[in-house]
Amino acid sequence: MNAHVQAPAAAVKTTCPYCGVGCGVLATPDGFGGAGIAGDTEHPANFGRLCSKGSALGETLSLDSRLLHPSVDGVRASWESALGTVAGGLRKVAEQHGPDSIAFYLSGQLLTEDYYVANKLAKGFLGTPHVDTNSRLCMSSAVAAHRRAFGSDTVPGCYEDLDEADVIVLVGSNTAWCHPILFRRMVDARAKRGTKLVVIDPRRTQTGEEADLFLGLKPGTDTALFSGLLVHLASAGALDYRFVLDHTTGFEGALERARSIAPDIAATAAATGLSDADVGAFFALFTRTKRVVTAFSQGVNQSAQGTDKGNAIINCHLATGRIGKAGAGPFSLTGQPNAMGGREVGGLANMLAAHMHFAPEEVDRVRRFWSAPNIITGEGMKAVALFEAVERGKIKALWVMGTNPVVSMPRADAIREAIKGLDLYVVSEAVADSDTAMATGRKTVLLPAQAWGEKDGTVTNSERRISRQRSFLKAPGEARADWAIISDVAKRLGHGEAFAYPNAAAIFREHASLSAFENNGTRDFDIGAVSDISDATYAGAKPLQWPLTKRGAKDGKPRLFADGQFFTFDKRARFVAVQPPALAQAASADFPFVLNTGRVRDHWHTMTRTGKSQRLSAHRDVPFVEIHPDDATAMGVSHGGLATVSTAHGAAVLEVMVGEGMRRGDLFAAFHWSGATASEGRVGALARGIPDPVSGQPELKATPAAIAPAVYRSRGFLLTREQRSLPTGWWWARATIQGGSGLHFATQESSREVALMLRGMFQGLEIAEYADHARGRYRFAAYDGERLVACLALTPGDAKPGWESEKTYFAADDLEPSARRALLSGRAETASAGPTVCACHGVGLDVITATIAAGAHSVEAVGAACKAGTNCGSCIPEIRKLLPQALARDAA
Ligand SMILES: Nc1nc2c(c(=O)[nH]1)N[C@H]1C(S)=C(S)[C@@H](COP(=O)(O)OP(=O)(O)OC[C@H]3O[C@@H](n4cnc5c(=O)[nH]c(N)nc54)[C@H](O)[C@@H]3O)O[C@H]1N2
Ligand SMILES: Nc1nc2c(c(=O)[nH]1)N[C@H]1C(S)=C(S)[C@@H](COP(=O)(O)OP(=O)(O)OC[C@H]3O[C@@H](n4cnc5c(=O)[nH]c(N)nc54)[C@H](O)[C@@H]3O)O[C@H]1N2
Ligand code: SF4
Ligand SMILES: [Mo]
Repeated sequence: MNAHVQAPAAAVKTTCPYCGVGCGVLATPDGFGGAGIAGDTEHPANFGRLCSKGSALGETLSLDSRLLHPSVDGVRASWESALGTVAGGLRKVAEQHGPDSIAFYLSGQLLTEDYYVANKLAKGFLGTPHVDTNSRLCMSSAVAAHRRAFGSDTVPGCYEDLDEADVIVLVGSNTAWCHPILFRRMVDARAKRGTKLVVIDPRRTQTGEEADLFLGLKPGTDTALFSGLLVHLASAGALDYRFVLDHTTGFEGALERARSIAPDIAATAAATGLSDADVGAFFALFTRTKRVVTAFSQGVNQSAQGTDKGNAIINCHLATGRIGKAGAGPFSLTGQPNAMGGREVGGLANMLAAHMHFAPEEVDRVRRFWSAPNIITGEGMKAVALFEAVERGKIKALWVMGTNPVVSMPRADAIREAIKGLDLYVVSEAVADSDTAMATGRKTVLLPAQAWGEKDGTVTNSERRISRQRSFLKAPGEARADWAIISDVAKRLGHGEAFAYPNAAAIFREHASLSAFENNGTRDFDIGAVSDISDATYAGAKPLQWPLTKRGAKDGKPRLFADGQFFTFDKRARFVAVQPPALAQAASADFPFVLNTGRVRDHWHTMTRTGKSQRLSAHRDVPFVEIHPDDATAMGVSHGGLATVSTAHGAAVLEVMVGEGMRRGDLFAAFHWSGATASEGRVGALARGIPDPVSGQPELKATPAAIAPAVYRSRGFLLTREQRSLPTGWWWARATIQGGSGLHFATQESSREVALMLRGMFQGLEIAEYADHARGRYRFAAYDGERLVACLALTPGDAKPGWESEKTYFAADDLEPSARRALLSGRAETASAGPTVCACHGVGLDVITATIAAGAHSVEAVGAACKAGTNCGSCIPEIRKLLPQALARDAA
């Protein structure tokens, strides 16, 4: 055999690192540090499909911005010395101030094995209860609602229920964008069995656009809506009396409370701001349909009343016995890839481990199992309180792992300030330039962690299915697995024996053994069947759904609770009497709007990964705020212009998107942009984050806010091969583009001054310019031989100059003379594609509308003509929305 020909690398089966759907991925390393990505047809979450984010995983593997070496106070350090600094610092803080002045802030994106080891070190060996996670901001209200109702944190159903439901109610969930592959299963169910989709959200999102019934309720009024539903179910005789009598308690109290909140359809409509007809239609549909799944996410959880919202939903399912049955049940859609794994190991401050809490026998059991010298005996502080304790100086040492709280915590600016006061600040990160990695304490240690594709372990998705993330790339630089980093610190603290793990499989076995330890069916989380899994079997393990008990079914149980046996002491489920909607977000004269925050289709959280992909960055390329057209007019802001949005906690300058889908009085902004990707786009700094009294999950959907125009002299864009910085005082937002980096900016400088600055910046290159300084117009291009290396356009006023054709020129390597002229004249000769709609095939809005105008009158016809929507399908709702519009324009 020819020694130079490498055998083609085999595809490695792994799991997508983004959302809680947990899609199976086939990654084929290309031998150059990249990989080909495809959906795994055998994975039961996605059967081969991937959404836009999953499909673009290959574009996020570059080493740009990766953290490759440990550092102490900004100076590169050896692992030996960095870990010594961490262990020494922790020991000193524990000695001087007690172990409970140490805190860990973990993440639902850590692997179960990493999470398990971090939790064990903190709660069993260091002896600090203050271990919380970004999951507090994500689904802790769902956890609390489950525990109140079921006595355990159990998701009763599975994805097949979505295929088998006749009605799917989506509450506070933009599923089409945030759980796209599940959304496609729902849309398929509609095609196959006529499943009706009901969407409940103050914004008409892409998910709402696809709904059979859209309920655009007043923010925060979900408990009124589901109270009204409970009352209606009772008066319509739609209750499952046997189930309620035999398997639940508390029904009378819950119903009485519901009656006091929303006695009938008219009262429900008044409380929620919906029409009687819409409320009536929803109630009737729910009442007459047995197979109903109510799926919920952040519009429910991230609320000052999140737990009550969850229980108001669960109440309606318990009352009708629609739980744990095919096609029926309440369903918390988890956000992060391992939100569920974090719950399993006990990563939240109000859990101990393996779904055990702080009953004395539970504490003793975990102590014996771990042989723990310093087991904690009670709950620690939850994220909001934990960071407040950092602010007060009560917490002296903080170790952040796999999350970016300086962007994602409410009051994010205050969090960044508070970190400065820490005696020891440790960050385990994959990138060097996250806002959290850039923050500093009195002593700051950065530890490079292996990222997706390099690390190895397990994650659990929304339907309790444990899948493997496998490594298919060599770890770059000195990056190490999170569990190995933590174990090494444990060894330095004298706990070597308890943390002598040879590999991830060994940790998984211990975790599985703990789940089964003295369990005997008393705890829902039991994966004892895999507690002696061999390294080889773990390496090749297929996805497994829990519970997986030693004596139980080998494949786990897709559904729980159909038998009416719950995990409370009397085995009965609990109805919860919920509170009426709080009016906490009542508008004031200073802050007359309600700021809702959330996500867009193609970005993941703080963009440390999706921000590297030019395809994903094209869908929404600047931080924005959405507003109702009437409010926009009233406030003097216009579509495409810039506005300052402020709250009592911070301000951001965002591009205005006027949208019919918004309610009057509401604003919506995505929280993806950070200090690394925008000058003034840190939306997390605006959120107030009042915690839910039961779960401690902060409200991120309703902060009183104000909006005003932000006035700049001119706006423009700059495309460069390497990332460039602009002077302070300029507003800017960065996006990855094909072949380089793009900056949208706004400035008070004149076009003359901009020209001067640019000539300096690109000295020594061939420069071409067009200037009309009298009108404030300026265009600039810099060439290295034939190659375009930079181009800029500046226009006066508030309108953002379009950059689509310039991006196309920039993507090409050499430019024809005609293209060079077009670049300067601003009259591009190639037809612009418009903003990207289909990320997979890079098809823009203008191309799709032209395709429709040319006769493609269905999603399928559009796909056949221009490929849009034919790969991952995440953009199908957007294409569908264009159809009637374009046709209507044609007819006009
Ligand atoms: N593209 C993308 N997908 C993601 C993520 C991402 O960053 N990007 N992140 C993942 C994670 S961690 C999570 S947690 C999930 C989140 O997934 P989702 O919960 O679907 O996303 P959000 O946009 O945060 O919020 C959902 C909706 O709640 C609505 N809402 C606000 N207030 C209320 C209210 O009072 N009542 C009701 N009924 N609705 C309200 C908002 O308008 C919003 O449309 O997404 C996951 N998937
Ligand atoms: N205003 C507002 N704020 C929100 C929300 C909202 O809707 N509105 N949503 C909240 C929700 S639901 C969530 S889940 C959070 C998410 O917020 P974060 O968790 O803060 O966001 P990420 O960008 O996912 O941060 C993950 C970090 O881990 C790093 N990383 C990646 N892989 C690894 C690894 O293997 N090991 C280690 N150690 N690090 C790694 C990444 O580079 C990144 O910096 O935001 C919350 N904040
Ligand atoms: S739906 Fe998309 S982001 Fe979520 S796991 Fe699947 S491919 Fe990944
Ligand atoms: Mo989340």
